Amino acid sequence: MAIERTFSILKPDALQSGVIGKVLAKFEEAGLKPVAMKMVQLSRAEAEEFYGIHRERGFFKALIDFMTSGPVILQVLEGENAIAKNREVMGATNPANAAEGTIRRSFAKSIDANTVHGSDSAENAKIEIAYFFAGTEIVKYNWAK
Ligand code: IDP
Ligand code: MG
Repeated sequence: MAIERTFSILKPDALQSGVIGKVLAKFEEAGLKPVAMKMVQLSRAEAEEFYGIHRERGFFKALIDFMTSGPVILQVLEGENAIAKNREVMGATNPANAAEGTIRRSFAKSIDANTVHGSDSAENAKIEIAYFFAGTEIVKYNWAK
């Protein structure tokens, strides 16, 4: 398996519920290391462009309202098979359907306030990382993996 990078967001509910540390622990336990991280307040324009693929969906406005309702943490996660591994650790979009032990099952309140975003493909991981991070903001660890 290859070392990959994926893009992750801790959504406003994760910050409001005070579970940043617990969510980050799930990633660390799964072997996903943060190689870039920042806390920001998304503007509507940024959130709308980021979620542009969902523009025609009925939930689009609710999604943008929620994602701009408070600060979020943006991260790049690195590890073996990171894109699929992250999706596994996140759990299903609707927390009611998410497997036991996943982030969404453990912390999410609803399909809107579902705690985390994660890239769904290698192509989208690349696009999403580049949308929010300059190459110079991504670190390299010097210790042996
Ligand atoms: P994902 O976050 O698991 O990749 P997507 O289908 O890409 O799920 O949807 C993006 C986000 O839009 C979801 O995380 C969720 O917050 C919201 N969303 C998706 N489907 C629905 C829905 O049917 N009702 C309300 N919100 C939804
Ligand atoms: Mg998605």
